[in-house]
Amino acid sequence: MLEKITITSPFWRERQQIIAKEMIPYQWDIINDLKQVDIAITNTGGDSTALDTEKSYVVENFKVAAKKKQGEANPGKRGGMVFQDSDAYKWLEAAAYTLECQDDPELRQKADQLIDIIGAAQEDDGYLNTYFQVIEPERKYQSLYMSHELYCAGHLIEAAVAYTMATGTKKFLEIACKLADNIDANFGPEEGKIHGADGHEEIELALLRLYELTKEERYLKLAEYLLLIRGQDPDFFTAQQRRDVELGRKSLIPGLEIIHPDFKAPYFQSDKPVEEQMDAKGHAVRVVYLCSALALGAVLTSNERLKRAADNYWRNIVQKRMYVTGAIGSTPHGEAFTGDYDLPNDSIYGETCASVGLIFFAHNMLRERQDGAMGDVMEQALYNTVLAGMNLDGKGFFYVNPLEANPYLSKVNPGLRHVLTRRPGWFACACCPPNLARMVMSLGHYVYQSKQDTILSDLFVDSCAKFNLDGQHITLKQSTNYPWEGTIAYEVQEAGESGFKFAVRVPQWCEHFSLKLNQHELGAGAYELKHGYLYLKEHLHQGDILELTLELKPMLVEADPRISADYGKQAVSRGPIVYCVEEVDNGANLQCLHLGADLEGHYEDKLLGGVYVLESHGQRRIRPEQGQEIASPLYRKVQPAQFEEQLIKLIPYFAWCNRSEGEMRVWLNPKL
Ligand code: FUB
Ligand code: ZN
Repeated sequence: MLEKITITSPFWRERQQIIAKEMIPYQWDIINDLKQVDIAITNTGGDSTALDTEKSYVVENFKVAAKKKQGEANPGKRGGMVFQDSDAYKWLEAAAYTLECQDDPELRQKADQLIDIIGAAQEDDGYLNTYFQVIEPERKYQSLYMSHELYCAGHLIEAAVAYTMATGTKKFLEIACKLADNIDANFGPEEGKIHGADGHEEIELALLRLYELTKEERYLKLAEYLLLIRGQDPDFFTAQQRRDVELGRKSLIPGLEIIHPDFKAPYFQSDKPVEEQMDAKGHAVRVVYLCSALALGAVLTSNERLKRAADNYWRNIVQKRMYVTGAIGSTPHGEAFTGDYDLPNDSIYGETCASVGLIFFAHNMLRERQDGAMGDVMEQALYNTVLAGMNLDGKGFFYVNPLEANPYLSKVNPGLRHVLTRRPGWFACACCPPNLARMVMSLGHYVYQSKQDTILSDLFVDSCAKFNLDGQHITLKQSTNYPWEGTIAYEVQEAGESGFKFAVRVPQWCEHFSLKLNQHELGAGAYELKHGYLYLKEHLHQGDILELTLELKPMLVEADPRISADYGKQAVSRGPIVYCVEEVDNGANLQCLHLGADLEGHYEDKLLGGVYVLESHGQRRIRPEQGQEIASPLYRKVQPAQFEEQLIKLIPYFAWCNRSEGEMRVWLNPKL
């Protein structure tokens, strides 16, 4: 298994440095209300205008809960969303991965301080959720459809696992185990326990991670239970909703009715048992968090039902409901999936968290079956939607990630209001920023996997990794300038006598590759290509240098013709990077551009922190009246179209919206 990895890639190191040095301190100030930022109201289905836009309350809520626990009469105000606690946990998880990359005493001290505050709020029986402790204690575990109690618990557990692995300290883990034990005492098949799960999946994956760390079988069993109970009683959540209405309880999401057409069983992936769910329905983040747990559960339990469910979901999402940028979730209504091939580029939701979750899903599927296509999806979501979720300076974030944007239309069309064309500094519902931070800081965990006596290279990231493969110590240095260049060299700096088997993912976009071992070209007889991986037939030994060159060239991409939004259009990619055009480079009315016959590229180190740009000698459709005083008719009999030459400049999609505000588009008109 992987013991340690140090990322040295200029591309990723720079991003990790920005997150470590800018984003994490910035987020710390926000969750502690040390900094005044404009908190953007986002479309989370409710009315977040009812929330405070000046304070986040994240850390304060734990202090208030601790005071309440100690019996203080006026402990203070608990604010923010019902799941506000999760922002603290995701921040801690990101901090943990940062500490894993490099020690930082100041960060560690902040994290320890926050863990103590969280611990002080935890009740003696292990229960922990500031909303229900402070505001509605009588409602604990009774409104699971929207309470997010186990969702928050899951984020705490994931953070504690990461923190324990990074620092070797146990105090956070003790809080997490106490909370997991509380859940175990309240949920399960036994009489008197709750026979259901949380409306927002997350706890399942967290318990599996906790099991992997602690080897406590109860956590594995509980995760399996929570996965398989889903949908056994399709009325589970709706019955709780009805009861809450009868009891006159308030909605847990401000401005959103408890019984709402968008929030029925399919929204919570609970209309059928998981293995009977054939497509991705409802809230996209919920779906992919569920899927991540199904896939990891399949790895850890070999339960066929989990495997089948993960498979069904995988097929449906990847083959029918995913954008070319690895975004998912086609509508803001319920932040949800809609139907097959319904992938509008402008009114899309494409929440950053959903693509983070898709990466978890792909990674766990990859662990389950070593199919390179899953690594391709992991890269697709990572290099495009996830990175687009942040400003290059690390202090602005997208929640919604469109493939086509126009600031004017976002202002005037209520159906596009959720599509922002500037990244806000923070959100009233701030799930995405810390999610992105934990994802990028944990990148090292996604680069390799080991399976029995084989090391598999899943991502191309300049790094140095140390493995322990059944007692054999291996040090592998990966040198590459990916994603801008396609050569990847693996140098075995340390290995045992016997050496080890090695496989490397060959992405589907790569039509030609070449392979050298110690500078000698390897022919097809030296390897086997299986499920998107190239398996070397001979073992690698200390001193070996394996060099893989993936042909990296601009590629025109077309969509399945059933995706009406992309019909007749082309997208441009180069390796894992999807490109887009922006108004600042190409003028307004990007819909009038046609790509040319060529696509040439070069690296611009002064642009957007250093990006490989593409250019095409294309055309722009012009109006016959253009430049004249006369108005053009809105409609007319078809006339021969007129064009002017235009050099079209394309930049990586992840870097859009870092210059002046303007139009952006991924899918373009093809060459005339
Ligand atoms: O509900 C908790 C989080 O807030 C979800 O995962 C996001 O989609 C946002 O609604
Ligand atoms: Zn989010």
